[in-house]
Amino acid sequence: MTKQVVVESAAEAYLELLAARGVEYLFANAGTDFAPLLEAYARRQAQGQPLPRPITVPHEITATAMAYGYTMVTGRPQVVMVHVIVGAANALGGIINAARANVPILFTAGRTPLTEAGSRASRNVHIHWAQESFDQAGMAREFVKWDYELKNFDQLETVVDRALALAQAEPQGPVYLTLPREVLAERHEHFEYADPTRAPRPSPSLPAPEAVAEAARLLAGARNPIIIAKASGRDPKAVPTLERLAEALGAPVFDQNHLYVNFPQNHPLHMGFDAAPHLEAADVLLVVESDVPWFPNVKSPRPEAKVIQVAVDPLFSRYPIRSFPADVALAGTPRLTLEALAAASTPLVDAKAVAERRRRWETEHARLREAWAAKARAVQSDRPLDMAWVSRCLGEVLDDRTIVVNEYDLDPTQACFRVPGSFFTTSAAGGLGWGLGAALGAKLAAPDKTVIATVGDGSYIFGVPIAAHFVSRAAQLPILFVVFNNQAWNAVKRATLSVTPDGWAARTGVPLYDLDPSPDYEMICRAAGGHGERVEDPEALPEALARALKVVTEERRQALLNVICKKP
Ligand SMILES: Cc1ncc(C[n+]2csc(CCOP(=O)(O)OP(=O)(O)O)c2C)c(N)n1
Repeated sequence: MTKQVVVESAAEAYLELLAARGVEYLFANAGTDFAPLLEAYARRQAQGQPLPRPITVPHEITATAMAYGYTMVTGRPQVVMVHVIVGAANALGGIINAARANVPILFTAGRTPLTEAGSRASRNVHIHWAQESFDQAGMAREFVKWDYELKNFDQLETVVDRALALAQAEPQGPVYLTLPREVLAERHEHFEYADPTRAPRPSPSLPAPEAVAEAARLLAGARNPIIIAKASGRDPKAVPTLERLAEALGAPVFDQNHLYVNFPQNHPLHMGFDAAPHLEAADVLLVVESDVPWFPNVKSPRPEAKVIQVAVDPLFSRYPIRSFPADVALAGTPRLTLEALAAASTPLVDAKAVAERRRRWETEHARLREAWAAKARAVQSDRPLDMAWVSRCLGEVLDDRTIVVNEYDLDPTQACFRVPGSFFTTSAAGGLGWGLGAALGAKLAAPDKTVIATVGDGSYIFGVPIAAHFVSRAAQLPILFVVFNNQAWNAVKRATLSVTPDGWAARTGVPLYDLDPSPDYEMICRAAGGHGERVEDPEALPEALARALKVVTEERRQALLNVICKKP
């Protein structure tokens, strides 16, 4: 059906179309390039017309992370808009994160006015000359699936539909659209577009039946199959299918470097977070949405072990180097692939062998849990606090309506995530500064849930805290921030000592890892109208958590706990 609407400008037609295509939010960090868009927003707001809700986000790191967080919870892509080359440069870390995590975003930036005169939108401030670049999309091109510049009004529908379709086609990821001020400012009276869109939306896909049969034969014939999963829980419906497959095989699931809840942690076949100790004994390995199933420089499976890789893109084609072998590579929608594998292997397995394996792994599951609990008990009185104890206390307050967004330092062995979509952590790209914004985006997506952001003190600073606390208050997104404050970038120290364990740095002290003196992070949250507490006593932590959660859920204000942890 064709729809015709009255508009004043191309910018207004653009907003009309975004709203019609289901875009709910525009996370924006504005500049002079936004002028026609803001005029169009004002007109449509005054007239009560549909719009993506604009969210003012005072840093691009936070804006991209919010869009990421919203989409990781809902699956629905949103728009980020930033100011020309400079805003795009600030946003890029977030775009790299989204690209590596297959999170679709319509990333947009204004172009500085292209013309020196001749349009009402032509250059009129000094920055307009210096902010032009030869190839604005160039800086982002490696990390977006598609980029384009809106050249004229006539192509608006084609461009927006293509951008949204490509972002959502698997493997999903961000796309980049640049919007020149003159084009946005063009006067128009009518805009006509197809509603609903007829842009192609590729369906979920299944690997060839012969390939599934071959993989099922390998799995069913295995003596000691193991499953390594990293990101299949991006699709919450893939969680029960992975359960069915693991149960059919009596195979353990290692939630290794997991970005999502891939498998319920209380399932007896959940075998923790590290497959390395079991690699040598495995004869068939099922690697599910895992870019790095082991470190070849540390430990690999036996050369004769068979490897099956299941992923949307088992080659991880955008990685320059990745050489993990596959005897069978099943490309397609993981949920469907896992379902097909479960169906094909169930009739082939030896039920007695499966039951025996399962019993063996269940014992190991129980042993691991006991060891993890003992680890927390051993440090429960330590002061400064041990991160295992902090994680255990946090684990205790989780319920089925809590979402945790973790950017460093929550120890997953100390909490039990059961519900698909209740735990998220940083993209494989590891661009720090994601956690605070992603948690805000998650809260926007799931307003009835309790959202907790767990971050290291380093990650907290990277997350542009003032921008995050501002948005939390301004957009009424009350969440709990827990800062695991070890006054250090421990990851940097660990990395140095892992490369040269007995070198100079080990003997004389590692440079460039210290975050001492530590600011009073709780005051930053208080400055934005939130509740803030410093926690130094391990016994006081459970009550501090309860107080902070009460503020978040009942007073609907943000809260921050600055938990003073052992310095490494
Ligand atoms: C944008 C960016 N810059 C630098 C790094 C390198 N880096 C990885 S972890 C880390 C430290 C994180 O510190 P914190 O959150 O306090 O956690 P901790 O390492 O102390 O456990 C740094 C600097 C990165 N991943 N991303």
